[in-house]
Amino acid sequence: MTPPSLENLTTLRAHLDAQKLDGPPPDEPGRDPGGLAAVIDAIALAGKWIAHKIRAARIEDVLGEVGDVNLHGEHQQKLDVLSDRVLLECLRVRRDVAVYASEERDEPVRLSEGGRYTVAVDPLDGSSNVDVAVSVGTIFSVMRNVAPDEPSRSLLQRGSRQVAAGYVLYGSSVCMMITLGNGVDLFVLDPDHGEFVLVQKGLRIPESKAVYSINEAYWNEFGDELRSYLGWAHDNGYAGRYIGSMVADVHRTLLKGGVFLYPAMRKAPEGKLRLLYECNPLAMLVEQAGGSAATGHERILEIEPRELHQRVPVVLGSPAEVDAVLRHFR
Ligand code: AHM
Ligand code: MG
Repeated sequence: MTPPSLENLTTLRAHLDAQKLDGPPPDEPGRDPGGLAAVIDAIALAGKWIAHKIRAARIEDVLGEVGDVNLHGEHQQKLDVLSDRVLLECLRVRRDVAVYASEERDEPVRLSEGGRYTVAVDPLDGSSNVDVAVSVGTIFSVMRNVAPDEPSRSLLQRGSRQVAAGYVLYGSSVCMMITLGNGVDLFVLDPDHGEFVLVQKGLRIPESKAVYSINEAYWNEFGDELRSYLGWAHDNGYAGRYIGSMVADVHRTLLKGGVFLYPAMRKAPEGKLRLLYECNPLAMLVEQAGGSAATGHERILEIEPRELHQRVPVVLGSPAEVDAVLRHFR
């Protein structure tokens, strides 16, 4: 990759404008111009705000639990709640967002009447890692609102219908990985100027890399197929890497290659990760970068969602590495 020259830096907004997505010219002076670019711009703005809060985590005493338990039975961290709220407020003022769904909310929130898009987010993936200063992120998925009378139904389209997907990763730098369905682009937040700038266009995942990323401590819960794959990987010199924030594990996998797995288990036959908020958007990114994403039996992006908070097993990453896993499932 050739690094961009300083004269050549492209901001996220300029990049989105250059794609001439679908925003109509503003017909009401003073109102948000609408369109997909404005939706992504709102998520980027929320990402900057969340990044700032995470940087100040201890200082602002935002760590620790609010005391609420979300519908998955997990304790919400304060930063989960804050991230969800800031995303909602940033998206609420964009005229084209019909409905907002979040891993942290039982029900979607209806926003602009007639909005052309729906947005589903995991506001702060891996949030239990915040209090040990490990990378976390915001994952998002954008669909066309195909059911204007009942926009919540539009959220339940299969992942192959996403018009945009991505994440903001709050790591040692703040990165934004985006796909609009024509490849994957990587932006990094320039802390001096508060702008996301394009650092890699058309990012491709390595074809193969002998690295697997799984919580192997669940071995006793794994099925025979997965144990067989792991045995094969042990015999073939694989390395293990597992951060415990899916968004960070997938970011490393996109850049360096390998395979990420959160499988079906005896105690959790659907796995843990959510189709709409985590697996669909990350699967779209990985496929758009030339990788693969499956449950073990089918392509993630082909699953017809039954419900908002559905979980699915996931295997994603370099195409040769996903194939190596799936060979043991056949
Ligand atoms: P979260 O959305 O509540 O943060 O949970 C999802 C996270 C993923 O980021 C990560 O891959 C996984 O949980 C780790 O789970 P485990 O501790 O079971 O390995
Ligand atoms: Mg998550």
